[in-house]
Amino acid sequence: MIELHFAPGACSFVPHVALEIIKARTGEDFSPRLIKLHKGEQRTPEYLALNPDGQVPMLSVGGQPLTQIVAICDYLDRRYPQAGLLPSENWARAQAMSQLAWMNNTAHPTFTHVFMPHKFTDNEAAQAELKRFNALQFRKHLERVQDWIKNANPFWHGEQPTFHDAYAFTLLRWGGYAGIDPDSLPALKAFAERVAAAPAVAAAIARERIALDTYKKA
Ligand SMILES: N[C@@H](CCC(=O)N[C@@H](CS)C(=O)NCC(=O)O)C(=O)O
Repeated sequence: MIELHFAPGACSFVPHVALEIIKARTGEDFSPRLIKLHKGEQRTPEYLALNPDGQVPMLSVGGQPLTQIVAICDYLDRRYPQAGLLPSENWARAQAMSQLAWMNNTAHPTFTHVFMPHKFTDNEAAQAELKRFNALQFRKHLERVQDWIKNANPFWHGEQPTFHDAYAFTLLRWGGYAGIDPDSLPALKAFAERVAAAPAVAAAIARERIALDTYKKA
């Protein structure tokens, strides 16, 4: 059985949702393995032996690790084509991968600069500046995602949510920690609420015990 190493509210939510969709569509179950990032469980020698980056998500397939969201999503889609996680037509699939890669390699690391600036500099004044500047950038990234979902009907790729929907939910949720009020992105907020209500997503949310709105109103 596939194992998913995940942390509540982290980017591992993306494959977490996908594995719930796969379970619903194919009956194939997975084994969730909670990694408590705040307790440093991603840095134990056992975990680092499997993923030297000390991060989630990590899939374990027959005891072999697979890391990096884009690779994990590609693997799950190819292994379970009947789950319909990505469009099957070549060009549409490439466009979907392009958007997924952008969320993973552009929007996501921008947020990391806000949430974990100490990863990029040990200078405290520089950390404060990284947070300020990247929070502004991150808002622009959320606006791009909001633009992408304007034709979602009801989800990014149609009838069922997939990787993109889960990533959009996660990025908007993270926005609250960057001081971005989800009410200031009403279309994206309405979309994320719709995504959250889908049964596979709701199951992942319940296991992670998270809520969409993390924004602290003044
Ligand atoms: N490029 C990686 C990013 C993974 C990542 O940033 N994971 C974060 C959670 S969202 C993490 O595990 N952080 C813990 C740490 O760095 O200590 C991927 O696509 O999987």
